[in-house]
Amino acid sequence: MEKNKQSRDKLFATLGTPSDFVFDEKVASVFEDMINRSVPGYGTILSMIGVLAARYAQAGTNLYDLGCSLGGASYAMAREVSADSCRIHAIDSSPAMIERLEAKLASQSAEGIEGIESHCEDILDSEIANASVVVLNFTLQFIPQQQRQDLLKKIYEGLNEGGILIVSEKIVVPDPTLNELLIELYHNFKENMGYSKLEISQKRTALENVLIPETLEQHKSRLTECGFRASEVWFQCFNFASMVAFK
Ligand code: GEK
Repeated sequence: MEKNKQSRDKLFATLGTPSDFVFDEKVASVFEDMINRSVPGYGTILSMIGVLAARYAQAGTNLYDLGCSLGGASYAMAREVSADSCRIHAIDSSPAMIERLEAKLASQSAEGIEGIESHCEDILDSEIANASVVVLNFTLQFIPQQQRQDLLKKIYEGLNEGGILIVSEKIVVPDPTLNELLIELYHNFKENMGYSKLEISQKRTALENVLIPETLEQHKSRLTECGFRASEVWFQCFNFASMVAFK
């Protein structure tokens, strides 16, 4: 299997009974195409993670990309951060994702991307220490709700003073009419990106028990409870948002 090859996402193109979504080899092999066509603003969010990381990275600290998939946010940070002696830890529990990330890192080390270390582990077990930037780019939504608080608390404790956490999520909004509107606009976006109505509806079913979105209010109050002194949304398109929280 060619680990550097990415294909077009047709995983839900034929009618079937979708089972719960998992981050296996099939998903890893189409991931870049899938996320670019499924998350409005994904490219912008990655670029801005690089910009934020460049601003807040402290010399001699750790930068974490939790639920890194193929390392999009790690690469953005590696390209932009100029603080001395930072280590970027790209962590994911999917062996298929980490194998592909490692193949990519091996083939690109010659192009000057250095300082990214990959780890195949559950982020609930990861040690976060001496951190200046932590990224949860569309990962928290896959963590069981009752474990989100402990994870954010651990991140807060592992961050140095002046450090930041970036959290990007699919969200719900409290008003049902507005929520429906955002979902409709999002489905229009996916159709414009080349997904059929069948693909959109089968993927939605597959994610139903796996991706649990929350409101911005829930996110912000949890961040406050965990100790973050302030948090704000810096990007939103339809029902996708990214927040930054400050220690
Ligand atoms: C990006 N951040 O391209 N421990 C470790 N990894 C996990 C866990 C866990 N408990 N749960 C889920 N994951 C990336 C995109 S994708 C988002 C993140 C999406 C991993 C999972 O294996 C997958 O790779 C990632 O979180 C979510 O910027 O596909 O919508």
